[in-house]
Amino acid sequence: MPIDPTLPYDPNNIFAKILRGEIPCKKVYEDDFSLAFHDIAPQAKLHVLVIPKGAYVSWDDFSAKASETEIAGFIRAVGHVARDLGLVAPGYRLLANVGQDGGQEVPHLHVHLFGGEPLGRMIG
Ligand code: DGP
Repeated sequence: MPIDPTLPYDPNNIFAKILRGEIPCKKVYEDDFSLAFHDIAPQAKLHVLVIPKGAYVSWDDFSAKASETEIAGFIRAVGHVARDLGLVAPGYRLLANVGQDGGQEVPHLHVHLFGGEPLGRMIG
């Protein structure tokens, strides 16, 4: 069920629980700003989620409220994960669903990173 991204941050959302270690995940990367782990229902051969550690509902919330340090840290973390997973040469896809029309289901910002196989073109 898509979420309303204008609602306040819910500290009991599933990714907040993963960040607190209350729910396990298959971690691929962690630093001061970000955590990356395998998606529980992969939509590609490789499907990783990268999330900021701060309490941000969506890309919109994050881009409006996060500090420059958090934003830079998060973007660098996404690149780091792609490099660590050996995806730079073959390529990969990034996606962030936002709100109802975007089909976002978990109300903590996450970037989907897909790769490990040819993904086809989504646009054009
Ligand atoms: P979105 O529709 O953009 O909000 O994607 C949410 C993604 O989160 C979806 O691909 C499935 C994944 N997901 C949901 N619950 C869990 C969980 O408990 N663990 C992990 N690793 N992924 C989850």
